[in-house]
Amino acid sequence: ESDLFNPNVLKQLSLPQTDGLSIRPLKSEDYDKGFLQLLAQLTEVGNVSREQFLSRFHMMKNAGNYYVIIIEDVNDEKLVATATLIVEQKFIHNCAVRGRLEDVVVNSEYRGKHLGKLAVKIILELSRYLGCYKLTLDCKDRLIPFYESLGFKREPNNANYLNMRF
Ligand code: 16G
Repeated sequence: ESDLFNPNVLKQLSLPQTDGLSIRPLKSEDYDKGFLQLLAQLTEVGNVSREQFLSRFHMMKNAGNYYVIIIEDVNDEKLVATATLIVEQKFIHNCAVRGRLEDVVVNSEYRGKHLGKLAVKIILELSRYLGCYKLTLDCKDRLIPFYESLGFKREPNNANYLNMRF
């Protein structure tokens, strides 16, 4: 099967009516529909061959905790937006699961239509449905108001996000 995760999961969510758009899991065929070009609107992707893409796709699928969603324009089959939920297993909080929101991109041809908001809302609903006790993200400074408008908060006592780049 070519879906990254079971598409029925998305049918369980209460999502807004989206005329002309389909909301679905990433498929292996999306390599040919320009999925990596869409991601390249977010950051450096590099030259990822079909083999590399398929190998990573199957690793993610087998792992079972990667939810890459696609919003597609049904009329011209263009990829409009993507966002990823990663569900991380924990021992804390009674063996809870925690969600991470990653790689949110809206195709530049479709900006200004609140599709970023839609993509994030899908991930919010999905993480709630999957039982995540929290959902976290990191983003560029200019996008903080956007995520705050969707209900994310900067924790005053825990605002220390650190990273190390290799
Ligand atoms: C943003 C993304 C993150 C992505 C990173 C890539 C969201 C919410 N955040 O922080 O998921 O991995 O950009 O940037 O989409 P980098 O290439 O500088 O790591």
